[in-house]
Amino acid sequence: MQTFLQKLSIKPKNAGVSTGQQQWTSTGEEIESFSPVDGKSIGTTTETTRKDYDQVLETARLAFREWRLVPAPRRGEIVRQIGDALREGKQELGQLVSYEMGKSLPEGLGEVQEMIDICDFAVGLSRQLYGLTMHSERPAHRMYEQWHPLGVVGIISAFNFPVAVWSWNAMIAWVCGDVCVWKPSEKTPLTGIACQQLIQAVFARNEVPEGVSCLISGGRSVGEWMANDPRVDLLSATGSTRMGKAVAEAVGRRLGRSLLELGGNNAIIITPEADLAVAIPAIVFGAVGTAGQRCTSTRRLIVHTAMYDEMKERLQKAYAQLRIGNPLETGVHVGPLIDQDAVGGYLASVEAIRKQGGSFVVEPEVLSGADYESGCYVRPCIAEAENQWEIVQRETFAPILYLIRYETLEEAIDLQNGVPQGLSSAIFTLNMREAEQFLSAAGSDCGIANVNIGTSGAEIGGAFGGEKETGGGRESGSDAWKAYMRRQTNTLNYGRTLPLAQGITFDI
Ligand code: UN1
Repeated sequence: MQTFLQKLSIKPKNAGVSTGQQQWTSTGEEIESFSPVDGKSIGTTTETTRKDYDQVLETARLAFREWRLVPAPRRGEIVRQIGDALREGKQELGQLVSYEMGKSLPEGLGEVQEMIDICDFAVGLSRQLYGLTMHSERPAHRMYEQWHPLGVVGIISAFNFPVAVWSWNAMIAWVCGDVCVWKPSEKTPLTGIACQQLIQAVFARNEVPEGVSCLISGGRSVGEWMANDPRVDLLSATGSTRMGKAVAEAVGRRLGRSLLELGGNNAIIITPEADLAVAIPAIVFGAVGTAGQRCTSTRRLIVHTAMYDEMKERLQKAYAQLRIGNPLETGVHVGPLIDQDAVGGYLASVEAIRKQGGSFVVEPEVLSGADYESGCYVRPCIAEAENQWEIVQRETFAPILYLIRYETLEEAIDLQNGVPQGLSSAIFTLNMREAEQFLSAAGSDCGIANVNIGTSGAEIGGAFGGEKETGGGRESGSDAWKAYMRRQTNTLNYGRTLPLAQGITFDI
């Protein structure tokens, strides 16, 4: 047993249902977590049954009645303590993220750092849940709006950021006075259990009511219960566009609220005035970091004809230096894909690229032999392709980068926007006109648009999310908190008459 597992109290069999102090094992099917690093089983949990799910939701609803009355700065103080607990457990949790998900250790630690950062953000926010005041058109009247806690926030998170994305939602939701029911990805259930234990220790010493932080386990059917459940006031879901459409439909049918963070097909534009010394590391990190399994991974490189050959050569050189292997070892750039299904997806895309006429300038390969026994390691590859090809229009969650040429900036922006997804985008240029055109109303149509930095690695201080098939949701910083609260407009009459609005008279 690895020491980080012991320190995080991860056992061979783990309780996958928890409302806080109460943690229990449901009688559903067993979920076994295999590390893509070495193919070994890390531990098991079980799928939450409908009966247990209902019990969790009832506990959460009761908890909300109390939690909404705790002053927001006090809720913030508890989140501050969570940040401290994460600082203390950063190394172990980062290792577990890296081992269960397969991302490099610096990225695993970086993910925990993102959790710490959102805690800090949420603490400040807890004293800044501002509403507005308005001037009433009626004499002796006052008008204002206030933000109230919303209720139960369901969180469905994906395997690729197994803990950070949950924390963006949970920390903000908690300072807003909501309670959370979290279903982590069934591919990374143990990081979820580790977080719940860490939260529980902080909540217990602060006497936070049972049910403010709930954990359930399972796959699609559990997600469907959440989507169809009117007791879930907001369902925040991260994952594929296919999943997001199913969630949006089910939640929409009951006129509930959803917050969707779905697929990306992110592009970087390289203009003739790009500083390649800055651009190359951004492209390589964006394309191969987390083995191409970030929503924000760079998938398309749109290069001006004048730079195209040089870019191709420099990327070939850079890719030749990549170290692929055990992500827990220092100096490794690329770990494994999450599982063999993902390797299947990589291979299917490689075949589709070839069929649609693409050729590889860095060849794809599934690695085998010593060090690669899990069968999940692939070589990041680069293909010359055309934007309109069906395969290029899709998000393949793997390190495949498409090289696409352009002649004019208008054409480049059209190519960048010419996909169904709209999450992240970037331009590399030192020309102010080009940069501003890219950021203008006629520029990138994505939720995130960057200049001289890549598509991935968004900071928590901004609102995170995208347009079109990315789902439109915004999480994390800026005023994303408003999605977790309900707005109320209040008009108050302190006069002795009842003037009606819009000049209406009504004599009785
Ligand atoms: C995701 O891939 O779901 O921008 C989130 C980034 C990270 C978050 C990615 N901060 O790469």
